Amino acid sequence: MMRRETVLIVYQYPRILLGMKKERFGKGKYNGFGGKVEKGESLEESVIREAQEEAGIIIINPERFGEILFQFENSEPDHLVNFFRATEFNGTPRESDEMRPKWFHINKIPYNKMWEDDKYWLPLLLENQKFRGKFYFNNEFKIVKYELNKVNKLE
Ligand code: 6OG
Repeated sequence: MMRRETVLIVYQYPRILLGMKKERFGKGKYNGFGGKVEKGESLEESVIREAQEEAGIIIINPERFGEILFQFENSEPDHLVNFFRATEFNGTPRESDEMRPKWFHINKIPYNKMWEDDKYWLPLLLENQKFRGKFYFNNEFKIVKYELNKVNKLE
C-alpha cells in the first residue's frame, strides 16, 4: 500500500512558513502544509487545496521541487511525497484544526522539531535545487538509510 501526499514550503526570502501539526501523522512536528492527494486531483490541485484548508491561504504558482519515497520498518504504509515551493499567496495565514502556522528565518529553521529527512532536502529547495530520493525509517522514526539526488527536472 502507498499513500500519495504533498508538502508545500512557502518561501519569502529570508523566511519560510511552516505549520505545527496538531493531529495525525507527524503530530507535534513542524512541516510544510499538505496531505493526501485525493482521487481525480492533480498534485498541484491537491497542494492548493491543502494550503487553503490548513492555513487559509491561496497559494500562487506552486512549483514542484522534489519527490521522495518514505518507507518504514513498522506497518506504516509507504508515503510518496511530492514537495512544492511557492513564493506568493493571497490571504493571511491562520490556524486550523490541523496546523498552527509560523514564520521562521531560514537561519533558524527548527530542524530538531521536524521530520529528520527535512534537514537534507529543505536546504536544496531553498537553493533552487530540485531533488528526488528515498528514505527508510526505523520503528523510532529515525533514518536508517537514505538516497537523495539532485535532478535538473522532475518528469
Ligand atoms: P496526513 O496523513 O496527516 O498528512 N509527510 C512527511 N513530511 C516530511 N517532511 N517528512 C516525512 O517523512 C513525511 N511523511 C509524510 C505528507 C501527512 C503529511 O505529512 C507529510 C503530508 O503533508 C517521513 O494527511
